Amino acid sequence: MMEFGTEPGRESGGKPDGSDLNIAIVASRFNRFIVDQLVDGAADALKRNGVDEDRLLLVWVPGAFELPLIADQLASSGRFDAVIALGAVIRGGTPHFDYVAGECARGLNRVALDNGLPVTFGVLTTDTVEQALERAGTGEGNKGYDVAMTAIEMAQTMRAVENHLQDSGT
Ligand code: INI
Repeated sequence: MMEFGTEPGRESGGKPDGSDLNIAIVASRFNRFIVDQLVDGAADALKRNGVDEDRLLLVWVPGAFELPLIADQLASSGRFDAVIALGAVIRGGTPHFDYVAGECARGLNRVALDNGLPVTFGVLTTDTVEQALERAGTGEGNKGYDVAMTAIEMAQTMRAVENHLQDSGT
């Protein structure tokens, strides 16, 4: 039985490998002091796993609500193997929290399915600034870092499955 995705990067020799991936990050400026840390975390994960600076694009949008539109533009361009969306929606200061967070999540998932491309959800949705900061720390306590790792894994898995389907003619 063929099996894919049992552990990150297994199909390409056992570890995540971003060395031949083109990756786009779309990040929202709202609560920028937090989102900057998510961007740093994502960039750190990509760099540690071989993604070349020249293959990385970062686009800023005003708020999380705007993430899906640019994510779709990037995903449909055919130039990227994955799109990473980063933002911070905080309930404390957001009467329309549910709309912004909900539409953002729904929109990003639609972009992934419509384009057949990994779009990872690095948008913090928390009650307080403190909770958001806890998830935007250094290393693996950073949601940006985590979703960048997911982007690499999903891009590799999609490639592996695609190659398998082509080779096996199924
Ligand atoms: N956008 C965010 O990214 N985070 C928030 O917490 C937030 N709040 O608090 O409202 C927020 N609002 C802006 C929204 O994303 C859009 O930019 C705006 O509604 C214009 O479309």
